[in-house]
This record gives sequence, C-alpha cells and structure tokens, in this order.
Amino acid sequence: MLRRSSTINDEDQKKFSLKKRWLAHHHDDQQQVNNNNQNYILEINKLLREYNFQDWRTITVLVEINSNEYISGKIINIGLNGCLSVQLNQYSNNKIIEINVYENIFGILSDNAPPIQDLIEGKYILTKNPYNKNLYQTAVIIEKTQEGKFKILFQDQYDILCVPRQSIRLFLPPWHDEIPIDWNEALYQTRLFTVKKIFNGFVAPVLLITNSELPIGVYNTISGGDSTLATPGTEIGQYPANPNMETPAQAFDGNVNTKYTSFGRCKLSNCRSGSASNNCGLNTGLYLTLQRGATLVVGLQLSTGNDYPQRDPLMITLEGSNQSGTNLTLGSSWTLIYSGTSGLATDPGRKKPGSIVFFSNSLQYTSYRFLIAASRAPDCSVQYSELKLFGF
Ligand SMILES: [Ca+2]
Repeated sequence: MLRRSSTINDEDQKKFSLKKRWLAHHHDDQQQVNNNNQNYILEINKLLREYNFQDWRTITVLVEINSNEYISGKIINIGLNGCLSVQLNQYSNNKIIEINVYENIFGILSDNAPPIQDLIEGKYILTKNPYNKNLYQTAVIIEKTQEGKFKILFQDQYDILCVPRQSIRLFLPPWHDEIPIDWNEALYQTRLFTVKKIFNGFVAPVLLITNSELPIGVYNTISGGDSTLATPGTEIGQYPANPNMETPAQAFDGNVNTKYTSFGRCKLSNCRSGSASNNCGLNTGLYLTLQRGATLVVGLQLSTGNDYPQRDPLMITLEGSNQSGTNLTLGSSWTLIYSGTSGLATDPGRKKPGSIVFFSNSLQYTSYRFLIAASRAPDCSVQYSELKLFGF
C-alpha cells in the first residue's frame, strides 16, 4: 500500500514493533468489545441490510485503503450483500477498491467538511495529509485555536499540525442520516484508536489497557496516602454492583454506556434524598496493574457518565508503583506522576470523551493509581464512563 519508505532502519524497526504491539492489543480489545456488545452490532447489521444503497452511485466519497488511511474516489457500482466499488481519483489507471459495508461500516465515508460544532477536543477524525491532498489519515483533535483552526495529532506521525475545518472529515458514512443508529457509539464500539506523540525521541503512545486488568476501587485516599479499599454496595465507601454494575471495571470496558460511580463519604440514600451538599466522591478512585507489564504512561483521557455533570472529575492525580500485592495499598509505594486538570473542564456532554491530557513522565511503572481531587460540583458521588491511559 502507501508505505512511505522502503528502507527499514533502527528507528523504523522500533516503530514497526510498537505498531505490531498495538495491533496485538487492538485485536484483543476488539474481540472483547464485540463480545460485550453483540446485540448492538447485530442491530446495526440488521439496519444496514435493510438499507437500499442504490442511489449512491456516482457520489464522491472517501474509501479506506489501508488501516486508518482513506482516499477520495467515486462509487461506481452497488453490488449485492453490501459490496460497493469505489474508483479512486488519484490513479490514472482507474484503480478500484471494493468495500463490503456490512462488514466494514466505516469503510466508506462522506467527503464533506463537518460543521464546526462537531469538532471538539478529543474527537477522532480524518485529516488531509499535507503532502498528498487525496489522502486522509486518522487523527485526534488536540485543541481548537482562537483563530478557529484545529491542532491535530496524526495517529502515525510525530508533529502536531494546525489545520482548517476544510481539511477535516468525520467518521460518518454518506448514508448516516438515513440509517437510525448512534454512529458515534458504533465507531467507539467497532474501532479503537491510538495516538502517537514524540517523547524522549521515541514514538508513542499507544492505548495501554487490554480490558483484562482488574482495577481495584479505593476511597478516603489521597495522593501519597494509604489506600482504603472500596467495596460493592450502596453504603459509605462503596460502588453500585447490584442491580446496576457501576464498578471500577466498568471504566475500562470500552463502552461509554457503563460507568464507575464512587460514593466515597456518602451512600446511595444521600443521592436519593438530595441531602449531599459536600463533595462526597472526592478522594476516591482506583488502582490497577497493567497486563502488559512495566509501561511509561504519558497521557490519559476520561469520558463522562450518562448523567449528573456535577459528578464529572475535574482535578485528578495519577501515581505509579513497581511494587505488588498488598504493598500497593501503602501510600509509600506510590510516586506522583501527574496532578492537575482532567480534560473535562469544558463539559463535552454526557457519555463523551474529554481532552487527552499529556504529561511528562520518564519512569516506567507496572501499576497506576488514579484519584479524584475535585469534581464539577458538589454531589453524593463522582463518576466516569471510561479512563484510558496512553504511553508505551
Ligand atoms: Ca465504561
């Protein structure tokens, strides 16, 4: 496909093995996500199979030619069973790509510049390659500038670019308006993204969580202090587990419809009576040991829960440890890596990702502890639907 270089030096080799490692995680994650959301995927399949694509012939679109690379072309044939043929604009020999949209629902995308209100920090998009105007690549919006442009980070490049809205495309097929599914949710459930950033000369980071970590909830715990373990239930220091599963694992299942809720100093009855006037969910969180072993974490991203914006974490800490077992309950085992904003200062809406927060860290750790130091407003708990760690 479109490899940029045919020679492989050490640096390339390093990138290649990072990519391979990411692909392995990606595969595991995707299996898991699909298993967890089988009904939703089946529902999407059913709606796609009922849709008549015939009117889309001759429409200009973006078609996937490589993992997370798209190129512009024109739909020239609508076959049976979801097979669409797209003729690429770039090649004089009329190269044709076949995409089965039943199997790859984001294989063909609309080639229109998106409305500015859809372009929020942390959103995964496609951005025009600066050296090949026909090629679009996966990127993430890092920041919206005061001039109305967008700082973006390509998935497999090093530099942050500033681009206009016209260079951006969304992960939305041309027919998204006519098929009634939540396309953002479908994207989230069928694809996982990573971003890379230059760090100490290396190319990083990748998404670190494999979905098989066993996060342990804590409360009454501050950075540097000993952990008090949280337990399932609806009382002080607990998190709901029956009938609502709002446990620490729900923050790592790749699904924004599930969340981790911590009552901290409150209990469920305080939520129901509305009597909680203090920040009960503060000093709660979790720690976990990464399946992939010692890892350099350089960024994180939180997604909001389905309701109660006041419960969104606003100030957080992240600590690392190379100890294990019950030693991880000791404050002395943890080293502070980051203390600051959560990426949710501007409310992205419910069940939405905040900005990715990057920080300096030069040490690898096998375990990480994440704690909430402030929430958007006082409430009986704090909650978040996803916590992603990035690094390498
Ligand atoms: Ca979740």
